[in-house]
Amino acid sequence: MAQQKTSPRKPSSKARANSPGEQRGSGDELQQMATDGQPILTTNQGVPLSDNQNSLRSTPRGPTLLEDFILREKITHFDHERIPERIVHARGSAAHGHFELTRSLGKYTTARVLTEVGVKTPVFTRISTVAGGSGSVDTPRDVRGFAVKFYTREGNWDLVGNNIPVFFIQDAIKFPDLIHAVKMEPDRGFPQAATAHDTFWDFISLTPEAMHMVMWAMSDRAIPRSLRMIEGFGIHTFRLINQQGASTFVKFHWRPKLGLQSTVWDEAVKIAGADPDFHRRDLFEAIQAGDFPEWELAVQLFTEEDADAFPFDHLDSTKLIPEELVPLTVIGKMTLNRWPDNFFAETEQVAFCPSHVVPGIDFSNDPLLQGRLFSYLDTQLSRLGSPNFHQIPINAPQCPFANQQRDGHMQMGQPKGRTSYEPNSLSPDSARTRPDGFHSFAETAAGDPKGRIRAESFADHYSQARQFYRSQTGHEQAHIASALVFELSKVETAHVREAMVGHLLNVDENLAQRVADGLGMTTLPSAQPKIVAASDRPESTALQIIGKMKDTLKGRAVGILIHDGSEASAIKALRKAAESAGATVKLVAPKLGGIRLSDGKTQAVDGQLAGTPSVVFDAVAVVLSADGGKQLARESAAVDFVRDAFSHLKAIAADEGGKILLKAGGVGKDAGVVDATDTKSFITAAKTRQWQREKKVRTLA
Ligand code: HDE
Repeated sequence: MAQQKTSPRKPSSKARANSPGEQRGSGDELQQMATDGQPILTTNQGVPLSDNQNSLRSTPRGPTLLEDFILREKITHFDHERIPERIVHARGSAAHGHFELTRSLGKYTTARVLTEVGVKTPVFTRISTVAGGSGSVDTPRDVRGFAVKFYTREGNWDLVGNNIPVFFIQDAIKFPDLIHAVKMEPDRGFPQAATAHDTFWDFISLTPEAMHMVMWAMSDRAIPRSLRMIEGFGIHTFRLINQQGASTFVKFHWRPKLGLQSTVWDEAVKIAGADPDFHRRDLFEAIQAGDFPEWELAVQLFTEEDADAFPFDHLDSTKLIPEELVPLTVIGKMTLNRWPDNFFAETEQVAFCPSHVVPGIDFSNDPLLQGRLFSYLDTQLSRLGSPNFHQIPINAPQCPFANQQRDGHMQMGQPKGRTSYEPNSLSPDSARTRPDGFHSFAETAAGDPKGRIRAESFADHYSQARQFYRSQTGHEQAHIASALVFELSKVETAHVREAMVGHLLNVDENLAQRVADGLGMTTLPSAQPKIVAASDRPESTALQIIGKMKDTLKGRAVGILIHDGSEASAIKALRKAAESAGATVKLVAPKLGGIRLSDGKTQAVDGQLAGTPSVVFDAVAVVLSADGGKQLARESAAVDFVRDAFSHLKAIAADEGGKILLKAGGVGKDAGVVDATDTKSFITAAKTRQWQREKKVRTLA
């Protein structure tokens, strides 16, 4: 019997960078090098291996021996590779970058990260879905987490927010209930990563404070086109504290340089099948291509007196402060420019905690925030298994840090000296406090009673829900109504559906009627009881997505469908137009090997038709010979390519052969369907979606 003794292939020098050999860091490395300079494969104890293919057997065909410490070590390590995934936000993608301050908040805070203009503070940013497990798809209807760790000169500051500026609940004590309701149902273990089921809507229908956030979650904000095209919000009111100890309230906003953009629901569903990692891949590819995503950081600053005049409570996380009431001031820019070297070590092990703040930043009394200050640290203890999680490189501050905390699981440091307490007189150079270290704001307590009391100022659950809905364009309102119909259609229990429509009646009667019609209800249920009836607030275009789309193709992708005989010059002209508008261009064809174009040259392609449907593009072009058009008209993947592009409201350019395929796909005529020679109109149409087309292609609520 032939026995393979040595490693079949030597790792290349590139692969070597990630080899276990790199984990050693001592001078002993020299001893562990083979004569050709390659690192030697060893056990975790540094014992060189001679064979990594065969376990130790009593005879070549006999049982494996317990003595095989090499096998046991390798398998044991493998068995323990996984750590508990995050209970929420398990699925996420992250990148390194920096934050550069452009405007000092020196008047309001002592935090150097917010006062030192021009300084680049390193950051690590993780964007996530909430409900699904770590292996779930990227594009369900869901809130996106937006967590930024700033490695400042005064310690780590974690701004752990979402892409929606409000939250479902007002009090942290309801969070486990909310999450249990949204996760897969405990008896059946489904659905994964979806709100469209009974337990979620049952809980929501019994939680009127959730109605504002429900409007956002049913909007297209919850089905973003790209993680690079979402906003981020700190949600809670925080405090900034200045040199004099004075406090100013602050809300944090991230605004994407590429503008906001979302998918349409049918598209999001199909992307989930075409590319479950759509958002992660998009972020990875953009960063690898040097097309670094950027966000402006903006703040809303207001005083206690301003807050007293708001028609809502600034400590209530189900409310936002309209930009018209307190304008946004842009203070800096975040750029993400480096993908992590190792997904587990960085993206999986990063530990965000809202309690990580630096001197000059402090908390408000928002009861949701107060609960979070406990939860995240507690979560890290269970996920990462030790109070020393701050020593993991991705979590460690990048400024000096020292204290008298000691020992614990996986202690990596070796503190020297005799003292591990403070004050001490035995170690004059041991760490001490300093007067300008972290101070909490010296708030004076009001004379109100202690108790489990929800403040009256938290009681208006419908006014901002109405304000959000009424601020949307007609297209967006139709999407919200249709999303509610879709979600509630998946709810089996009639009284839950009725209760939800009863809440919608409190938000906006027209919305309630649309949803009731969509559900096929013959009579409207009665409105849900309310403590405070909705009042009409001024509409705000800042709450729209369409109003915040940018007139650009930057960061977007254009797909050109070609086949043998396609006109080379037409492809070239379309590519040039799209690329000069900032888009990336990919060629799609029935076969990957290459296409013979009209000029006789072979053209390499980027994607095979069945695996590269039009849902992965923002606009498409179809350049085909007459023969090619006829052939593809009989090919369902090609017909779907154009039919879906049309139904997802995308711009489509086609030449004469391409039009044969458009006809087979039932693609109609409108401003977004243009001749392939008219590259100018194609680019204009590609920068937006053809909203007016939608009523022709689907029935919306
Ligand atoms: Fe979280 N949340 N959360 N959350 N959250 C977690 O911490 C929690 C809330 C948010 O990329 C957990 O490390 C409670 C609001 C993000 O690693 C956990 C409450 C907002 C992430 C936790 C909230 C968020 C988390 C799970 C109600 C927006 C992912 C894993 C009081 C402002 C961070 C972990 C990452 C993660 C608790 C509500 C955002 C269990 C108790 C509001 C972006 O500690």
